[in-house]
Amino acid sequence: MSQEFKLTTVEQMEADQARLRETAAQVGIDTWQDRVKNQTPHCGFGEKGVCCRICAMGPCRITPKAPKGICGATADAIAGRNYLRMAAGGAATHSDHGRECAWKLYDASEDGYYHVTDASKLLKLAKEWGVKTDGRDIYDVAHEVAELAINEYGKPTGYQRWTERATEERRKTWEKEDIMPRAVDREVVTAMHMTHMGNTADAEALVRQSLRCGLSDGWGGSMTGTEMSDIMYGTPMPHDTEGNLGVMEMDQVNIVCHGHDPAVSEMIIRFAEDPEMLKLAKKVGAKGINVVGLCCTGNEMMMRHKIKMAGNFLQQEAVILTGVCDAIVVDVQCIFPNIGPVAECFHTKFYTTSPIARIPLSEYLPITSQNAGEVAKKIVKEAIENFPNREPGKIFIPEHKHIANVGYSCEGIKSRLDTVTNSRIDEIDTYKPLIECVKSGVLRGAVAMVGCNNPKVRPDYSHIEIMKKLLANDIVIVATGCAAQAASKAGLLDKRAKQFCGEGLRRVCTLADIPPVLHMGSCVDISRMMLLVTGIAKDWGIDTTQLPVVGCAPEWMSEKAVSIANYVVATGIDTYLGIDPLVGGSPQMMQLITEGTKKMVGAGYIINTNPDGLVESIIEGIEAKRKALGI
Ligand code: XCC
Ligand code: SF4
Repeated sequence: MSQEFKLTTVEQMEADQARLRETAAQVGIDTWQDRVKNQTPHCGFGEKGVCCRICAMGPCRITPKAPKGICGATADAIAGRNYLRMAAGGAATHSDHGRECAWKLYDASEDGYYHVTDASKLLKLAKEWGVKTDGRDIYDVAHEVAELAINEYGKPTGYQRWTERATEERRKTWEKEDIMPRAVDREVVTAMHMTHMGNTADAEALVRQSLRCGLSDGWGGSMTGTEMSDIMYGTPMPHDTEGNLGVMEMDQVNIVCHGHDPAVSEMIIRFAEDPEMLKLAKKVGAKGINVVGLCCTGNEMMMRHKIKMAGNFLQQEAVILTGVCDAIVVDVQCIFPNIGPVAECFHTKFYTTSPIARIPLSEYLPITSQNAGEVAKKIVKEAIENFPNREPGKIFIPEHKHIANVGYSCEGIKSRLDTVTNSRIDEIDTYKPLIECVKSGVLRGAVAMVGCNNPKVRPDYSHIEIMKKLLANDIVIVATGCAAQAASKAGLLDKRAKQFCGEGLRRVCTLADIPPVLHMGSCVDISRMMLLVTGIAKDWGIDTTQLPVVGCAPEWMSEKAVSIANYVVATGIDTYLGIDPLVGGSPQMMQLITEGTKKMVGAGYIINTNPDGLVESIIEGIEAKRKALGI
């Protein structure tokens, strides 16, 4: 069987997209590919980060003839402020998602819509935070933990309590560099204040606040999002599902969930399983109800359930262009406003559910802890009733899809590692088997592949080609976000993909029964990666900066990615970027983010917009870390 196994190529994926664009042309609607053409070339000032529109004396743009804005701000100040504002935007976004999750846990009850599913994770966290658990109702514990998590966002003094999980070395570094994160809201407000007209013009101070703001996300808001979601919806464990546009079903009601916060999709999943709904689906001539995911909501769904993933970021229009999307339900983040106009050309119903993401041409049904079930039921029902309205002349479902073995939370990874320990002589529940493989050189190291798709490079190509090259070099991959979905679409989350690995990694995959790319979840779940590297460093007895582990975001696009990159670097992990961070107009900023942060936190960015060059430098970086360790 393994001989027949073939990856789906980027060319094949592009051919699918091209065929779907024919439908777009037929119905007279534009897609992102058309808009990229209209927007190219991009504004050179914006690209270099030297356009300032922070006050109304401007906008000011830096050129050789005009090296200062009206207030005197230089390219370094302007690019630095723009960069910090991106980091703050990202930290705010992830963290507010996390806060919403905490509120759902605060509202959770036995007979409500949101429940405690992973009680042992809740109890562990309660113990960690000194919350009494003995003899208490699990929901009382949940509410107290949730309240503590919510209060972290605005506490007037002290640091993020999640940072206590970091290594001692990291905490000391953060304190020494004065970047230990305080409350999330405080760090975001400080960033906005610092970048207001007439405040910080010193690029180094702006970079420091970017690190701090990022840390309040990765070791604050995002970690809250991950932990609260695990407690409510279950901690992901390894299992099989499927990914890519081929998961859309001709003879079933297709409901697509898109966005990031699983609070909505969890309800849709639940009500799509309701016998009453299944009966209704049969009545309209459908064989069943197929709930599928897009972007990080898709990741959340596939990590915890057998739910299939329809696509990543740049497939959100394509999903509707298949002509079989009976409803698309969005929560927050990464949602193209063009979903409205595209859905209008089809029978597709488009629902927005959050006051944070209000989009024209959608039906707005705000979801709260109190009404979530009713709203989800209404959406599922309307999607079913919409099934007969499909227009046969507009239907094309690409055939490509792959099995995806997903669910690699830290707990999921440890559960696989436990299977290769000798239970009589080895400890279980540690990363030690993995560390042994890295020490012996069977594995050279690990890369965290994260981030979005970006048409500035060939979408998915960078992800997939870089991953293939790393695997061939015995470097194991952990992935989240749209990077993980790219792997899923290509077939790299299928266990049979081990055939594309070097001999060492292939052996590890066989022994531990894992795919070579481990799907760790959504973008907020990069907090899992922070705990993973922290756990490995602690079990190994070295600093995170010494690990042969790096981060890579070859196709990033969002402000959230800037926040992530900042906390990954601050955690001591070099980060390889395939897209320019929009500060090229300031040599000082370029120096600070590549070399400057190395002096502060022991890691920095390596930027290369050519994927072949990027992967070469990753391999060199990992080998250099090994050499320094003497392994
Ligand atoms: Fe994908 Fe998270 Fe990026 Fe959005 S931001 S494009 S990874 S869905 Ni995280
Ligand atoms: Fe121009 Fe300074 Fe105002 Fe920016 S803050 S727009 S550089 S005057």
